[in-house]
Amino acid sequence: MPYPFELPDLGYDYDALEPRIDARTMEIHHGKHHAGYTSKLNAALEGHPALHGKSAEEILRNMSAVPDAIRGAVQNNGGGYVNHTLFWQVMAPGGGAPSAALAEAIGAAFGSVDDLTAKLKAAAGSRFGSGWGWLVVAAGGLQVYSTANQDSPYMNGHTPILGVDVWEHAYYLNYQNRRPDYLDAFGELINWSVVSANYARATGG
Ligand code: MN3
Repeated sequence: MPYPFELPDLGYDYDALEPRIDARTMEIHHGKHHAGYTSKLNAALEGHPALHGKSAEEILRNMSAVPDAIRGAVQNNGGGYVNHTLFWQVMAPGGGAPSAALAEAIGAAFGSVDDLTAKLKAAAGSRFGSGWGWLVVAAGGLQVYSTANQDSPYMNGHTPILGVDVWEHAYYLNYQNRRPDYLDAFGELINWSVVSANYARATGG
């Protein structure tokens, strides 16, 4: 969906991920933080109609086409818009398991699903300050890494299929400084059916 961007629905209630992620955190995170990135992205793009026909992901993939005057605002708020849109989708109370195709790719890249989640937790857990942990589709296959602030894998030419927010606003009310405990909880919330669909889309499957 192109400009003006709209805050997407979560697709579930604020308390759906309790007790692992509390309703108050979800309400503030979606209704205040994600809403803020959305409105600031729209404000940055307002006077730039050349970018109005593009999806937010397309804009992030080609940051060099974004005028200097708004590049920083688009990096932060466009990244924040896209990152959170993915984040809500890749969580669910149920868990589940990867598709056969994704499981095979995970096996080739990391060994097992448990090895992947351990690597993702390590990458997200060691990110200093605010940022994200990612599972991405890159030219050579799956990769795990972290980014700072709201930087998106799309800016690296990669397609994120799973992401975890490690800004303190994502966990501080319930977990305070215990980011590893939050990441353990996130690992139990991964919506593998959505991640598998993201993988299929990213690889043309
Ligand atoms: Mn956030």
